[in-house]
Amino acid sequence: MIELELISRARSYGDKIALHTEARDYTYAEILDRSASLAASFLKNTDDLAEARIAFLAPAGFAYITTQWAIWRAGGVAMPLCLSATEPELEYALTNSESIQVITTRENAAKVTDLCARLNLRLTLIEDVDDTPEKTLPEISSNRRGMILYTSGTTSKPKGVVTTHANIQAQIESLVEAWEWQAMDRIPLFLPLHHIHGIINIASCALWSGASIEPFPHFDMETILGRVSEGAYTVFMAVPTIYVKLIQALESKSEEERETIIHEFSKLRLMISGSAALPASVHEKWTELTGQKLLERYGMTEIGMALSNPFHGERRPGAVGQPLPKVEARLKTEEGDLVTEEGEAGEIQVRGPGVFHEYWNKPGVTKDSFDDGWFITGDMAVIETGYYRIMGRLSVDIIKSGGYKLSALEIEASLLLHPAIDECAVIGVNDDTWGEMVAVATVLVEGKELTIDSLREWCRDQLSTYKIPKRLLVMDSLPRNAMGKVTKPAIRDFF
Ligand code: MLC
Ligand code: AMP
Repeated sequence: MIELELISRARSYGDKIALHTEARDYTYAEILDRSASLAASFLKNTDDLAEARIAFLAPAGFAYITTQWAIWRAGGVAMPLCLSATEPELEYALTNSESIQVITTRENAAKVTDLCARLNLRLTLIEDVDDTPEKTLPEISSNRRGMILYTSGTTSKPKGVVTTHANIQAQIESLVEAWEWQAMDRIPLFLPLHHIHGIINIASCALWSGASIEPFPHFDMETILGRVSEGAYTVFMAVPTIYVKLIQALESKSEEERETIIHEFSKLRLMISGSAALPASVHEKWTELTGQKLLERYGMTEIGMALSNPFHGERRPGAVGQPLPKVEARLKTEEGDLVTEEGEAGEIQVRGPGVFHEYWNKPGVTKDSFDDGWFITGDMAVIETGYYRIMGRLSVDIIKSGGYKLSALEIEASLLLHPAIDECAVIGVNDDTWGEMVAVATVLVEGKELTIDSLREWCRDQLSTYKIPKRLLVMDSLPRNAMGKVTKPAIRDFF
């Protein structure tokens, strides 16, 4: 029987606790049993989902993990949806991926019921699935497609990044080895589970290793600090925005409370930052407060994690270290030459078994994203005394805010639907907490008025919270280049 290694490893962990929640604990055996029942239900009258896309909308927890594993065990391609997505965003993901079923919890059903009816998609509520007698599940070879994650880029609409089970396994194994994941590890999971950081680096690595996850529906500062001060964790992973917020929260605590929390943070065996640049000042402040040296790493939905500071050895503020196990990286200059010397900047290209299979239904874009087998990341870097340092992205149309990658073009396309907006240009402006914040410069339709508050209110039905502009600049005309094409306004214009 060919079975995914994640599943066969789970069998060996049996009664060990996989998920710890306030209500109750769940063992690996329970996840296996329930995911087998769910798989039987998703299969209905077929023997194999044969790479059909199955979308699911569930918060971090037993329902999410068992659904994800059930889709995999039934031979489907798992497509996690964003819990805060708007209806147009959900509709795009479902139609673009050609999903055939949507799985959700009773609590989230209202978000997708009408949509599924309109798109004629089978909708299953997880709570309605009975525990069924074992059904023979299909054999799953590792070269099958396993997951689609939607990622924003330099195109107006997000692209579906498809990974095979072999890609997923390579991404997990690389991190388990590099960061020395152990069965005794305990980690909180508060990052969204429609992105690779939460799915692979936290959930999948932990469950691969026999470790225990404490899932939360979202990041809540007081809850997390409370659990840290109880010594609940051994490993902690977050985006830079969360470390900035943690520093602010600790500074607002009484000395006694602060000392307790800091003492517990200092005992963790590993704290990691990634998904966006961690300012060296934040890295240093965290060390000063807790004695912990954050381990910063660099990755991308298409490639998994690629570069990392070492688990043992120097964790350098402002740098992302060296290629992880199973990953090859190189830099190429704008002229197309390979960088051979330290100090020379180039675009990062990555190769290895963790690199994705394809952009869904986009063979041309997939082909153009590779240079002789190396994935072209769009990020610039330089190597300094052996460590890569990220210098930024090549495209101004990509914004990183709170660890989310956003497309300026996608946001512009939505904003142009606003009746008062004639033209607009979206840009990421630097922000100490969010890394970048979405800002928009607009030219209004004659006679119309617009405030940031009314724009934000209008955006709520169109865009997820983190994509909604936080700053608005009304201009008589947008800047244009010599060819008459709109260019982005200067960041200083927004302040
Ligand atoms: C929310 N707010 C923002 C914002 N997001 N303001 C500016 N910029 C943003 N991006 C505002 C809201 O409008 C609201 O304001 C207030 O903050 C609280 O909103 P929230 O939604 O409750 O935010 P919060 O829960 O605090 O979210 C912060 C966060 C979240 C950091 C926890 O953004 C997050 O989970 N980010 C992680 C994303 C991630 O996992 N990325 C990995 C992608 S994979 P008001 O005024 O209404 O109260 C990847 C590859 C790799 O990148 O390398 O890992
Ligand atoms: P995503 O497409 O959401 O997977 O985001 C991937 C992008 O996040 C990369 O292309 C980088 O631009 C950015 N990124 C991830 N980790 C880091 C890091 N440590 N430093 C700077 N940028 C990062």
